[in-house]
Amino acid sequence: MADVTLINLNLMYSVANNAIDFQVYNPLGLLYIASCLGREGFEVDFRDYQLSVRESLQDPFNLERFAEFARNHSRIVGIGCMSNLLPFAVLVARRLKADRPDTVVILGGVGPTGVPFETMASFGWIDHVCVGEGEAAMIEFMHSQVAAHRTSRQFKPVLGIVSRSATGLVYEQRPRITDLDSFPLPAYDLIDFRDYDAAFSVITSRGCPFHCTFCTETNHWNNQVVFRGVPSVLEEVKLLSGRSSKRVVLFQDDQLTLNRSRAVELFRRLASDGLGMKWKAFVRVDEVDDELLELMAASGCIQVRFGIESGSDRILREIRKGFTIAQAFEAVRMALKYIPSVHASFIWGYPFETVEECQETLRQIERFTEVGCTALPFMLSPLPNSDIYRGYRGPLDFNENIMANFNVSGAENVLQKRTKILKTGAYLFDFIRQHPRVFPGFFVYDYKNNVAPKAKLVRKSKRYVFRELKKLSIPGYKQVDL
Ligand code: B12
Ligand code: SF4
Repeated sequence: MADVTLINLNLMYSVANNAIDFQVYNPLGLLYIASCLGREGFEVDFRDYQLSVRESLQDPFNLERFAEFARNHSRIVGIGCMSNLLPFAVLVARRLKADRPDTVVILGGVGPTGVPFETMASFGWIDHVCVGEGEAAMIEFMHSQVAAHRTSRQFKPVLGIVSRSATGLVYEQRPRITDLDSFPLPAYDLIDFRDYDAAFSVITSRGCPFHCTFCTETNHWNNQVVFRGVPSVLEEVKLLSGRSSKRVVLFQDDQLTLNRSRAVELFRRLASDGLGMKWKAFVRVDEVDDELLELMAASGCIQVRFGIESGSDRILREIRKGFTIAQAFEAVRMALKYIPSVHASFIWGYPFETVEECQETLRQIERFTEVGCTALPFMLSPLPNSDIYRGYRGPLDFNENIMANFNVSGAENVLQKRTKILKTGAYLFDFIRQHPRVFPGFFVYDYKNNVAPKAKLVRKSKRYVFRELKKLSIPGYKQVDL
């Protein structure tokens, strides 16, 4: 039996009308951890729950189904997820322990990282939570676990992981990893490339130096940005070009052009490497210019995604975005000259945003759309690691009819009549409702006064559906009317 089972619970699954939107992305975080553990001599049993869901698209949040998927797992089980699958991750962990009480469960990823102590305090069956980066922490954790098991001594806590002791929770922060190139590439040998149908994710840097108050990235990566070297990134792109039938890479960095000279070097090398890979990336409006965009296009860039976040300059100041709507519009127009597809996402529902400011955002979305950009509104979610959430003192409301990106299905639920969850997943809502401090992302900032009046405008704007859903019809599946 393997030393550890690592389970990916990041997945993109949503249901609207009689169609499912489901895409399978390569799970980078756990593959990095798997390759580091493998190099350290540990045998890793890697499982991606996305593939189980794809086998039968019905009922992804069924605990029996998960138990079957996880059968014969190792004694130590690591589960990775974002905030929106955290409730499911917690419940599957309980199920695994009920089936096999000696199981040691460690959770990691952005979801548990936002609420490590709340998770441990509320759910006694979760043994450990890894906060932030997992590679170095997991190596030490595995050594400590194996030693404790062999000698029947107590597990020695490791930096970066919240654990239990006789006197309560123990935790000490781990410094960020500063030399990402000392790691092997993600353990691509553990996956079948044919299983992954979305653009292939690659990440060339970790972290973000900005402090937008709605976002969790700065806190997740502990206020520090660490870059990989360009040669290592190119090695990965080359490997993917040889093994994946997808000819498109999605750079998952928070902003690919944060360090301009490094970005220029990367784009020049991509342009001259002869691999012909296309790529997409997230960029900030104040980190592009004509010269850079031209080079990006020449090196295969087919899509850029900007986070604009509001149409109102007052709100942009309030959330510390660091640019104005006029700057954003100019950057989008500039990008459209070179890049075939330009996306801009906007957020509405800030607790300090007036209805007029929300209306202004919708007006700007129209304006951005008219020039050829794909502009979209998303509802603000109270993410635990964000500054807005930390400073908010008003009501947090749970309402199944209106939920941000963080509903269990991973899609917004503002259209009410269109986006549903499967009936069998509804039990998760009861669980979430009971634990607002662990799962705040599912709640909304003041439903009555803040969200409801703005939701009306957003619905009316008809700018809601991101892309045509794949029409995958599921015979006999039941929707629940919430
Ligand atoms: C790729 C990505 C996705 C992919 C995930 C692909 C996959 N199968 O893994 C897809 C497209 C599915 C996705 C979807 C969504 N995403 Co996303 N996504 C990202 C993105 C851009 C990169 C993630 C990544 O690969 N990072 C690189 C790796 C190395 O880091 P990592 O995953 O965090 O893993 C490290 C640690 O967290 C830790 N770790 C992770 N797992 C585990 C497990 C264990 C056991 C341990 C010990 C440690 C550990 O160690 C890893 C290595 O150091 C991040 C932003 C970012 N730049 O990180 C947003 C981000 C994670 N996503 C976000 C959001 C909001 C979403 C959506 C809700 C959006 C939507 N509209 O639906 C959905 C949710 C889907 C769902 N139902 O779960 C937010 C998350 C906020 C939060 N607190 O949860 C982020 C931070 C973007 C942002 N700035 O807002 N996403
Ligand atoms: S929204 Fe983007 S720029 Fe702002 S903190 Fe988050 S990742 Fe950084």
